[in-house]
Amino acid sequence: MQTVHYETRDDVAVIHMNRPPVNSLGHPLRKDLHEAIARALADASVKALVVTGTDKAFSGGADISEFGGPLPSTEPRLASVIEQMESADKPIVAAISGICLGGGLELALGAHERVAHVQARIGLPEVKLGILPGGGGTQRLPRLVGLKRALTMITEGLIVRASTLSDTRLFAQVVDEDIVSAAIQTARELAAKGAPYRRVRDIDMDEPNAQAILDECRQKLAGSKDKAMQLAQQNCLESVAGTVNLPFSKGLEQERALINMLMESSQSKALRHIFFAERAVTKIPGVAADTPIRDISRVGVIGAGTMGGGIAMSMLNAGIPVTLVEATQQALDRGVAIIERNYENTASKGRITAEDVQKRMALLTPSLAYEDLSDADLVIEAVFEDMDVKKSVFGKLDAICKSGAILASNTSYLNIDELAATTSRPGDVLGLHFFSPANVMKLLEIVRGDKTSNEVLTTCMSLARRIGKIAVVAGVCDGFIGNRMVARYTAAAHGLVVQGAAPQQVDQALEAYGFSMGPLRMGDLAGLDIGYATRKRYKASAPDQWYPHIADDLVEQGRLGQKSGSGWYRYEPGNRQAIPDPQAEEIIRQFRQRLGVSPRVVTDEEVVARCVGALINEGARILEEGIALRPSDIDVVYLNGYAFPRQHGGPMFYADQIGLDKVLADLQRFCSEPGAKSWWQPASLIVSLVNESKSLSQWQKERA
Ligand code: T1G
Repeated sequence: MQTVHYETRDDVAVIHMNRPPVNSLGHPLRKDLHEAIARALADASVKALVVTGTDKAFSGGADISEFGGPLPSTEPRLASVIEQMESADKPIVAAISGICLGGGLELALGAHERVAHVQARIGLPEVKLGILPGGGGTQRLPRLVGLKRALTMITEGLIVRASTLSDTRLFAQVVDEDIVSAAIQTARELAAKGAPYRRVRDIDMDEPNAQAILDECRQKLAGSKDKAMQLAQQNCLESVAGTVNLPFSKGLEQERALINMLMESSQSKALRHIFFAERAVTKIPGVAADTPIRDISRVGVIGAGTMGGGIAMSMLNAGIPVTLVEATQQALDRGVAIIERNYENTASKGRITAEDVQKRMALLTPSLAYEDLSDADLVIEAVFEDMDVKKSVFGKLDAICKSGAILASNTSYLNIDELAATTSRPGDVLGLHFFSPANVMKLLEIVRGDKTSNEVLTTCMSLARRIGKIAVVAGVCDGFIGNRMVARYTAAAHGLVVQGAAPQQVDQALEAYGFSMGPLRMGDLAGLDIGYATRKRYKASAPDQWYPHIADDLVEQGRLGQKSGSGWYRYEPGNRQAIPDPQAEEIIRQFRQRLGVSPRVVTDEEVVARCVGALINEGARILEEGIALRPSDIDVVYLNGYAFPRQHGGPMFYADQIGLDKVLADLQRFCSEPGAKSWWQPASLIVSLVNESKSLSQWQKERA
């Protein structure tokens, strides 16, 4: 398929890039573009050239799917096309609308001038993929927008509106009209002036405070907490520094060497995996991409507590009217007041305006009557986590809601099929499992019941995108994907304490691995009574699988975590700092004694191997059972709902990186220990993949 359309308008050749969906500069487009430019340069009747994309996309950059090692070397490379433009003996103007990112912007920097639409989105976001602009962007952009601004844009991967750059030399014009016509005008003006045409590379860097600017940026990056991007950020800085320390050609050479090094880094491989994983989740096998989507113009939320209020805010933030229903006026007033206070806090930080607050509150209709939900297109219940309570809610909704309304539960573990069976419309029932705070957390587990229709599924996937969530489809089981995995992760952490590790050793080892907070500190923060109640529920439903938990002893001695001033650690009043506590150590010692466990030395490596290994093993079981569609979906859940360190790409990607054979060896060792819990048994998927010398990503590709 031709990826370039060539036309001439009198004496100007206009070359339109057209490689859906974002004009990514893969080899086909680079080749066609190179040929089209050569054709225009060879045509004596052509006095100037304009290169443009579509309204939506000038170009989304290099084709990330081509990455696997060093930058693609199949000629024409991007650098070759840029040099072809830069050295042309006829003026070339880039006409930019829509997105102009990464290699797309670098292509435009090879032109002699650029014209952009005010709404065009401009940036060099390569750092977010763990690399750096490798098409000359670190050398050319500073020459047009200045060192400090370029450093910020490149090291933070900022994407900004073209209008915010109209005070720089990046664009000859920033227009709110037909950019091709404006570009043709600019091209003709350049042609009239005659050769030679200014090349960006020839612009001198006039930066008297360059070293101070570089040092300030270096210090800022040194304090960065984003371990996933830190290596790339530091190298972005060094590459940009080449604009003041090196001749242009040497700066380009350094840039190329640095990007090729970064391409091989584990951080970049992880971030590129995440990029595609977070897009793959929208593809549901067996559900046609053109499945109809129902209109969601009004949403009902039942329950104005923490979850219900957050869910309502998610909808209001997207401009979707919400009817919020509670059982009592007091609960309703409290819920509405909390929503309004949250918005006012956000406005006080300047993130939204007072007008935004008013608009969003105007979309909120408080109510005490289910009857007010009769016109809702979707109703989400966030009532008490009890099956009988929820069944009663669904029964009422089924009687009141209009035909075609979708009925969803925010339950974090209850059986959606059971709830669906209480209605006359099981096809319209599913789970929408938001994560607290629901108006902040990006993850949404869409729990698909046996009878959930494809239309309802795609409607909710579309709604998720509309409210800025990353939705992952999960099957029905206790804990769906994330909570089922975190239960194993937490149990592994507790098990390590029983075997001899101090709470702070477990937390510190996992924080060194990259978690922002270890599982025991996290437990103290969330409240140990939550896990306690869950285990009590399990004990009632499956007494044979119950076993004594060390955390239960803490709770039964009133140590609920931060909320009670002590848990695994102790806390000074008003201070969240976790302080190792001899009283907790005594409780742990007595627990070990009661179980007849002699404490042993535990290494930090074992802490990581057990806790992350437990995640990988449970994730493999979730795949075997079809609860998750792909290993990369599990990564998306755990990255966006449980703060798995992005530099490791997710538990399943990490398993492939260290090798499933190592994961299996660890699991076999853990499950062979005396008294080992049954869930340490290696998942059969891991065993079979190791036997076949396959990775999880290969398994995923085979099933795509
Ligand atoms: N390469 C390949 N595919 C891409 C792509 C890219 N650069 N950008 C998007 N896609 C695919 C994406 O996978 C999805 O595919 C579809 O397009 C729609 O994307 C030398 C080395 C451009 C802002 O980092 O930020 O240039 O799932 O769902 O929300 O210096 O995509 O439909 O099959 O995200 O409208 C630098 C990455 C590359 C930009 C559009 N560029 N992309 O967002 O749609 S490295 C980037 C984005 C580089 C040079 C270096 C966003 C977007 P599918 P989408 P969207």
